[in-house]
Amino acid sequence: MPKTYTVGHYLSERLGQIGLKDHFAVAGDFNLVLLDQLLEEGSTKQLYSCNELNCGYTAEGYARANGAAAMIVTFNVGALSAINAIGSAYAESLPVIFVSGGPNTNDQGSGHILHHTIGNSNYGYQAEMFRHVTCATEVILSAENAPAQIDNAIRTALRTRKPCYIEIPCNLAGAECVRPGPVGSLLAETTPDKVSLDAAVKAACDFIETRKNLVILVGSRVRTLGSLEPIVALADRIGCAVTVMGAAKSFFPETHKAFRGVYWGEVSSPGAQELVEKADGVICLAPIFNDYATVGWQSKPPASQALIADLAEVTVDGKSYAGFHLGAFLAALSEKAPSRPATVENTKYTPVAIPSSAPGVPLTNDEMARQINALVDGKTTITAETGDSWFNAIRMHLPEGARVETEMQWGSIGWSVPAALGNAIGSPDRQHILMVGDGSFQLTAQEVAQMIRYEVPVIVFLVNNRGYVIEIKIHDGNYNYIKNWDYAGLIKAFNAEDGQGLGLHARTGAELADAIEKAKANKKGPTFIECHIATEDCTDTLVQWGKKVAAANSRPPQKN
Ligand code: TPU
Repeated sequence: MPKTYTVGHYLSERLGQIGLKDHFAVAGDFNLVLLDQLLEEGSTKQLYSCNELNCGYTAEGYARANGAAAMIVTFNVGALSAINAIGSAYAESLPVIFVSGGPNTNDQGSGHILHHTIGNSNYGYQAEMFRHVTCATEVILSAENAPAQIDNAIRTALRTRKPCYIEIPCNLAGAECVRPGPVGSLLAETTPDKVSLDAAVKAACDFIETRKNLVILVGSRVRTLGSLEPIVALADRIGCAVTVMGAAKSFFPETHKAFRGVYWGEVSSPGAQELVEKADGVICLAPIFNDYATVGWQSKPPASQALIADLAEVTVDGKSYAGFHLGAFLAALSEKAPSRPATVENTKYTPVAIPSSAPGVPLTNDEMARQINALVDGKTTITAETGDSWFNAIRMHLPEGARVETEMQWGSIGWSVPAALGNAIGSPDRQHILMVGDGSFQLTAQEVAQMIRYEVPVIVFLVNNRGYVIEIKIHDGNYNYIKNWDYAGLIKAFNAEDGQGLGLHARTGAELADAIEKAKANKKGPTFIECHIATEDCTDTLVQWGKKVAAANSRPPQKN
């Protein structure tokens, strides 16, 4: 414990107090003293990324496993590279505490032109840009105010489940300030507005009482609850069928008797589309109905039939109620929902087996997905990148406890490599599988080197299908075909003299099976399996979905 406390120590102790074990960083001269302070105070371990975009995605992935994350980068050249990842954390509702070094306070308002800036002396534009993708933006300009500003940013991030922004001038990181007090108020939820909560629960009970065919539709933002128990409790209380949205794969136990698969319009699990679209009451838990999720605006439950329980608002029968969190609403509704005859027995879930192929023939997409699925146990997290990896992950059968992470709202390719790393660092007791296409991989490939550096045993399935197949299925053109790499061969370069990553090629089912066996035995670093798949070989669901999304994209402008 340091003898005197500084702004950097204050931040450091707070990060430990909110339950972080690590923070992620890229060094630069505006944050070096801050990094020293974090190391000195030592509540969290300092881990490094190859660049700031990757650093942001790593933090985003860590927050998925751990509830929150922190990252430290330098001014402008670092922060502006990271803004895409902070957009992701905002879109996906993940509290990433984003910290940027800032100019020396003596340079603020002095007219000086600093390096790493756009060449004028107004240094406020970075915070201004981040204001749009964070829930609280704190630019610290004195050590006295730093504790309140740091606390405000962290508290708001944890409560709203959104990223926050803290800028610490390079000459204040080591300036003396008070030591943090107890963490209580930072972690506490806001007290629910009881009147509004009661009214919402009453309206929801009326909705449940008056509908004959109810179904629960689980959306991706339920991740913020930190547990599936409140959803299971509600399903058990109401006794109705449960479907999950594509982005919410694994957010309801697939072994539960009420589970009826993925609802994704035309590309739903068998029976799930009929179940949701014929229901007269759909209880939607924290859904995001964007163009992709609605298969090009084809499949959003009509407002008259939907109860939408969002993170901070419940809408039912044309009225909205706010002032409480989803967790409080679910807890109250699970207690008070009227008892009604269980309808869950009226329908069945028939999982579709993933087809196999003979071991010696060229590897197919189906055979790859089948073998990956066989590897999944109750302690597995699959990180699935934008592309056919989404559709492959979605058709897998998950034992209880298995988890799938996607980034379907933000959908920034390259996300998954650093996000899988962050998730694996945040939950080291789990088996981590990454499914990523070659096109996406080319954006953030070098972060595999950090998996090697930190000996993180992620099993990476790189799909080498020679292009942007998801885009080919939406709208084809020359721009969808990429330079081929020897992806597995990169591991030798990343290993250099001391790394223990394993790079393997799989051209047949037998080679893939053999590579998976080697991956299971390799605990000292990632195993990278390059799966060679023909460009035209993808899931049927991607083809079907791609056509609908293309149609939605090409709607002509409406004439007045
Ligand atoms: O399975 P597959 O072949 O579709 O995956 P792959 O090879 O990773 O291709 C992904 C292609 C793709 C692009 C180029 N998906 N979305 N995009 C558009 C895009 C461009 N830049 C960013 C940062 N994010 C995007 N989603």
